[in-house]
Amino acid sequence: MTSSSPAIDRKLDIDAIRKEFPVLHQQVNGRDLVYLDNAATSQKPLKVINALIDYYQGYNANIHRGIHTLAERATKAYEETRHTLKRFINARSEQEIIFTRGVTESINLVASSYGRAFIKEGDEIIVSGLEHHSNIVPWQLVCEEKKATLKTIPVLPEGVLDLDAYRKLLSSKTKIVSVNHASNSLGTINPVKEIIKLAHEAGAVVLLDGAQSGAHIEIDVQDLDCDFYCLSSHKMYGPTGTGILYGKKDLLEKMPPYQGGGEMIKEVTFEKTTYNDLPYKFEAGTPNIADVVAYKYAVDFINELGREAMAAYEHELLSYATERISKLKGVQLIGTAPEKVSVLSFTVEGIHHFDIGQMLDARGIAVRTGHHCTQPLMTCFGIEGTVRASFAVYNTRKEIDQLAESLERIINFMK
Ligand code: C6P
Repeated sequence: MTSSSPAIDRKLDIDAIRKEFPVLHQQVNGRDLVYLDNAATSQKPLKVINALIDYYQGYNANIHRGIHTLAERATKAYEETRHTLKRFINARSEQEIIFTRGVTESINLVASSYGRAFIKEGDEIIVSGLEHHSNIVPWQLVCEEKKATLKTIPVLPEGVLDLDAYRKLLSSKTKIVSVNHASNSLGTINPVKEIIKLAHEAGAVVLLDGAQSGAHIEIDVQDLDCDFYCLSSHKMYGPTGTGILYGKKDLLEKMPPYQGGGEMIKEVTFEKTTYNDLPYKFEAGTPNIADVVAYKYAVDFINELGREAMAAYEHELLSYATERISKLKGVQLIGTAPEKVSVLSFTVEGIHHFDIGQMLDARGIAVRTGHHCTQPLMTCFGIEGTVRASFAVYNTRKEIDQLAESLERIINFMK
């Protein structure tokens, strides 16, 4: 294989894209930075950084409260992001888009509000063996409180879900199925349409954790027919500290508020409080205005490049990295599903993943090592953790060559 890919370079100008990301152009430990930790958080393009600066320099004000000009500008910008996200995932209305701190808070919101209102003793909640702790622990808390049971869809050796076992787990007791659209540790893209259809036949609602899909997979919540969908801005080239919960309007209407405070009320008396309309019923207090405003520019960035073109390019990077790294001595790939987002996880026989991570960092290469907040999944593979390289649209084949060459040196040095 060569280090360039004319077919893809024609569609996306990677050099031009890289210029949009100032953080990439620096040296780390004396080498050009190779940032391959995009599943943890992606870097931010100038238009996102500038949106933050513009907000604080030009129109910082609280939203939905003031009638002065700055407050109106800030409110308009905040609501524009909601509109952009509504279109991005094809929700029916802006009322179905709730701003949260990100996927973790979105799942906790549903677990606390929907879980407290609708889960009873003896009910069952299904998650999968591929889940991040954020999609396990909130459900454990509900199950503990309500004396419900948490069931798990097993994972097959290549890192895909056992759908036959899933079918057997479903019953009239199942009330919620909560799975990720794509796995952060292995990259597996789950057959979510099938999972949703089967859950609905059993009468359960479905939440999809979209932390790893927002920047990589087309999302159409109406076509998927999911009941809830969660996104984190910071994994989609946007700022940290914000994200969304999408929920079907009829479900959100039925759910009690998650937090009490300003903004989520219609009228407060000491006798009784009435709640605001959607989506504000779930947005108590002053939100993270600046980061929500800048989130729109991250979605614009993705839309301008096109998710299909981005996914095709990242897929080519993944195939190239898989081919190069799987050939190295002692490397075992963890997660070889046929459908993957651009995540490559592996172990190296006889060398601890932390040591590999540190030695790569000494060469300017950033990867993540450890259990990736998926301890049950690591236990299922009989390992403590992996080395994970995850690719974004600004990564290049040259960077994968650098990763593969550095890994080879490390392996030869350590053996
Ligand atoms: N995964 C990773 O390195 P937050 O932190 O709320 O934005 O997202 C949590 C989360 C939930 N589900 C999945 C599938 C995720 O990947 C993540 C975050 C990062 O893999 C940080 S642990």
